Amino acid sequence: TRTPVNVTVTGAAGQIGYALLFRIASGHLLGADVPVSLRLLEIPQGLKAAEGIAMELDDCAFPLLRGIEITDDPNVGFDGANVALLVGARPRTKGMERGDLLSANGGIFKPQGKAINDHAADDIKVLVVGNPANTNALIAQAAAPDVPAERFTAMTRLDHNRAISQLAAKTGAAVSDIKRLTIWGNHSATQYPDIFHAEIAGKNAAEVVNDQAWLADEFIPTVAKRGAAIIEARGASSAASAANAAIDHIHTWVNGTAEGDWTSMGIPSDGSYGVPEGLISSFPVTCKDGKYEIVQGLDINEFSRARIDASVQELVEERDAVRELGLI
Ligand code: NAX
Repeated sequence: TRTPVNVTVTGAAGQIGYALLFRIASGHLLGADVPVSLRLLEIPQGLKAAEGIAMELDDCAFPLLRGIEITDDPNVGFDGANVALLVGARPRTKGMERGDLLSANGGIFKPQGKAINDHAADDIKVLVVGNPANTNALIAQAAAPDVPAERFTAMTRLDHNRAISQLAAKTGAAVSDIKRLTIWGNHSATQYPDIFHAEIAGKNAAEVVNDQAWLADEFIPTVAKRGAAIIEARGASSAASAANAAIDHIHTWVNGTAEGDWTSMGIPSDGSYGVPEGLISSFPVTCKDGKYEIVQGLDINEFSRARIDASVQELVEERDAVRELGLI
């Protein structure tokens, strides 16, 4: 029998954690034949609730679940981790300046990055979900000099899935007919969902839509502000859809993209498409054999260029701010 894959989830007692853990344990993260061992990392105030979730996980009698460990010590939580989902973060509260938000999160992601550096398995793959996700991923990555930088990624898959869904609704296509959509830049309101290279049942999506006003005034803002719309409707931020996207992100990274398709991931830039090297920015990527590659050679029109540049500029500012704070 296979040795279980160690999956660490931070913020395990939060609402995304609750939607995520049962799907990991039932085999949706890595595959229906891959046993998993869970490490739940929480802050002391979250430990009791995490224990309650562990009880519920036990009560599911998942055949693939080989163990659950609960801790508030990152050195224990990441020990031997093969996959780490960094969900727990410090949310922005009223009156909080960006600098306060970045330093509060630096206090979380810097020590977690160090613990990953010192204790995780050699094949560790990290996904940062907690916001500001791209910059939190940068902080963790900078604190883990012994781990290849490309193992640190940030989640833009929820934005990607939201964009596919909006495009399907507009065109009447099935979501499964939509391929090659791209989210560029930051997981924030500046993100750019790009349909110019997307395909709908093999036809160019921008040509099928053929409606520049819809693209600029409806599609892009609807995708970028979807998180706020969910909060407005549900009275709480996206949880099940965020957990689903985290599952998709890791599943695709490990098991690959379909032939002829790609996905969106926040990854350390190699300078492609004019994105400064080292910034954790979202790109179109293909995945194979547990590795990803940026899709090269896409023609970027003026409309797209301006939007990619604006989002990347925001990432540059966030990077400069955390550099100033001594977090990277
Ligand atoms: P919750 O507030 O429900 O849960 C967060 C949990 O993290 C809490 O249980 C808390 O105790 C724990 N936590 C805090 N600091 C910790 C630390 N240092 N170590 C371990 N655990 C810690 O938030 P939830 O709704 O689950 O959202 C989690 C994060 O995901 C937030 O930062 C949120 O902004 C972010 N999101 C990111 C998305 C993306 O697409 N990248 C979309 C959804 C979501 O908004």
